[in-house]
Amino acid sequence: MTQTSMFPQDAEQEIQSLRDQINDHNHRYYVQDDPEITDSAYDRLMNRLKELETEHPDQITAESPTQRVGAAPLSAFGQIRHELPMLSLDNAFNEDDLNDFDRRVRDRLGNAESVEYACEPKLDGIAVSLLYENGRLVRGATRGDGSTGEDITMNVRTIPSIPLQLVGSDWPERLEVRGEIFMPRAGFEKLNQRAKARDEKVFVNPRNAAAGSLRQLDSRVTAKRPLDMYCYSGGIVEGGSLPTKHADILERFKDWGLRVNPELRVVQGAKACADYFARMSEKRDGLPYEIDGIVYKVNELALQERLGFVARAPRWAIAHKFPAQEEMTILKDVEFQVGRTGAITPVARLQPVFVGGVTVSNATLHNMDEVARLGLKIGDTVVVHRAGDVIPKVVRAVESKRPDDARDIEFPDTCPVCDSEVERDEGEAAFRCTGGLFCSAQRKEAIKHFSARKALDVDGLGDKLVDQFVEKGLVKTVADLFKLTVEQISGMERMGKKSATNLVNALEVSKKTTLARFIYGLGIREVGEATAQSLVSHYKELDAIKAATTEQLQEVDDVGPIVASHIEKFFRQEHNLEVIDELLTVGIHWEQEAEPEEGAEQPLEGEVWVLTGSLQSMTRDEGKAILQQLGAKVTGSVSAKTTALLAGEKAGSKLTKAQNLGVRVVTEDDFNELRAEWGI
Ligand code: 9MJ
Repeated sequence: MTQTSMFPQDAEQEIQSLRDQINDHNHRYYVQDDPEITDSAYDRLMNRLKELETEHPDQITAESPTQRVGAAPLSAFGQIRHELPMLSLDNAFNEDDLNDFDRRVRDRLGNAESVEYACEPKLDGIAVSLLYENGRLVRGATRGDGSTGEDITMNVRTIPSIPLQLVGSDWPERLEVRGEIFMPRAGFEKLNQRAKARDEKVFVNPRNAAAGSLRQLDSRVTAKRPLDMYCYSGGIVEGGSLPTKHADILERFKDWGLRVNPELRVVQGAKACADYFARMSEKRDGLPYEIDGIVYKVNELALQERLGFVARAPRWAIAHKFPAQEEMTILKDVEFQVGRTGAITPVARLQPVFVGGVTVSNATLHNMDEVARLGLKIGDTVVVHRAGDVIPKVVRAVESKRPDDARDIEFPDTCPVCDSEVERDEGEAAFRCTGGLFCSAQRKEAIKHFSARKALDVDGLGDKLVDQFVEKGLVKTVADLFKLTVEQISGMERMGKKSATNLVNALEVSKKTTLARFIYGLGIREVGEATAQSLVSHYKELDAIKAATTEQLQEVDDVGPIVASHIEKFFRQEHNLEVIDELLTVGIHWEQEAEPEEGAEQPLEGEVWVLTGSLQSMTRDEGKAILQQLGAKVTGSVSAKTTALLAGEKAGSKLTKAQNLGVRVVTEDDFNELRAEWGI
C-alpha cells in the first residue's frame, strides 16, 4: 500500500492513528488473549506505519510499536540501583509452615481474627522492575541482589505483552511495576525443537531459557524469544496513587494494559490459603507456564506496612513451595527389564532421592536411543524429574561431575531374563527378546495368546486363572497347561472341583487343532491368523516352516522381509523349539493339511475374502474353513485387494468400508446359494 507523499500534519495524524490501533491490537492479542484482526491485517498496519516513519523520520518516538527492537548490541549491561529494594520471599514447605506464618501475622497485628490474603501462583521466572514515567516505559531492570540490578531496558522492550505506553491516563506520573518474566511452556518447546533441528544447544528448562534470553546484549536475539510477563506488585509511586489493597492494585495494572496472572484470588484465613494451594497443585501441570509454588500476601497495604520486613523479606508474604520436581542424584547402575511383550527397556537404578513428593530409586530410560541422547554413564550425577503422577525420568547428566571411573552402559546381547537372542527392527527404538514362548517375563502373555479363541480355543481358561497358574509356579511354559491336574486347578481362587474338571476336559479337547491355529498360537511377532494360514498353505508341515530361512519365507504370500526375519529368529531359539516339542509330546496334534484333491474344484482360487457380522447357518470359523477349502485366502480387514466381503447380520465398519471401496458384498443367503452350486 504505497501512497504518495502527504502533508506532514496528515502524516502525523495517520501515524498516531496507526500507533493507537496497533497498540490496541497488541493489548488484545498479548494481554487479553482476544485478538480482533488477522495476523496479516496486523502486518499491514505495521508496514504502513514503518513506511510513514521512513518518510518522516522526525516523527519516530521511542514508544512507537516499530521501535521494540532496533538498537545496536550493547557491550555490557549498565547497573541500576533500585530506589526501593526488591524483596525476596521466605519459604513455607508444608501446611505447618503456612499456619506458623499466619499465626505470626495475626500475633503481630494483635487481632486473632482471620486475615485477608491474596493468593497467586509463584512463577519460576526472572524478577524484574519496569519504570513508567508519564505512562512511558523508560527502564527495565533485573532484581539482581535486590539493591542493584542490570539495565535490560532494550530487552524488555521487545516483549510484546509489556506495554511501551500505558493505556488510559490515570496512572501515577512515576510508576514502578514489578513482576516475573517467564517463557511459556509451548514457546519453550518450540524454541528447543528449533535448536535441536539446527544441532544447537537446547535449554534445560523454561526458566533458564527465559534468563538466557533476557541476558542477551543484542536485543534482536531477545525479540525472537517467546517471553511473557505477569506483574505482581508496585514499587515507586509518585505523582499519583494506587489502591489500598494488593489485589485492587493488580486490577488497576490490568486497566493500564499490564498483564496480571488470572489465577489471583483473595481469600480469608490460612485454611482457605491451603485450599487454594491444593486446587492449584491439581491445576499445575495443565497451566501454560511453570510455577514452583504459591505466594500468599496480606492483602491490605496498611497491614503490610505495620508488619514490615526482616532482612530482605517481607513479614506479610510467604512463598509456599511445591515439592521440587527435579533433584540430582547418582546413577548407580542400569538394568534391563523385559516387558510382557518382550520389549527390553533400560531402567536406571538411582541413589534414592526425594523428588516430586516421593522417594525415587528407579527411573525409566525408555530405550537405548534415549540413553545415547542423554549421554549417560554409570556413576554420573543425573537430574531426575517427577511431575504429578507420571513415572520419574532421568532428564540429563551433569557432565562436569562425572567421576573418572564412570562406566559405559552396555546393552545385553541376549535377553537378561531367558538368554534368548535379542532383535531390533529397523526404525524401531525398542529391542526385543525373541524367546516369546519360553521367556518367563513373557510367560503370562504367551499362555493367554496360545489358549485364546483364535488359537487353541481353550474353553474356560480366563486371564485371572492364567495369572494364578504362573504366579503359583504351576505353569512355566504353555506345555505345562496340559499337565495340570483337577486337584491343582481346584486349588485356585474361585475354582471348584467341577469347573476344574471342565477345564481339564476343555484342555483335552483343544489338543486337536489345526496347524494354522497352532502357528498363530505361538505368538511370533506380526504373525496373525492370515499369515499363519499362508505359511501352512505354503509349507503344509511344521518342520518345513521351522526350517525355512528368511529368504525362503518371503516366497510366502504376504510375508515381507521383517515378518520373515521374526519367523526365522523365533524358530532359531533353542528354548522355543523345546517348548514346541513338549507341546507335541503332551498330545497337541492336527490333521495333515489336505492337498487339494486332484481335480478338486477351487473356484475361489486367487481371491481374497473377508468375513464380518454374525452368520446364522454356520460359525464364522466354519465359514472361513469353507472359503479356504474353495481356495480363497481369508483376511481380517477390507482393503482394495479384497475380492468379496461375506457379511452376516449386524455388519459394521467393514461393510461400510467395502461399500466405499466398491468391494463385492455377499450375504449369507447368496453365499449358501453359491455353495449349493459349488457342491460344498
Ligand atoms: C512470583 N515469583 O510469582 C512475588 N512472585 O512479591 C509473586 N513473586 C513477590 N509475588 C514480593 N507472585 C516479592 C516477590
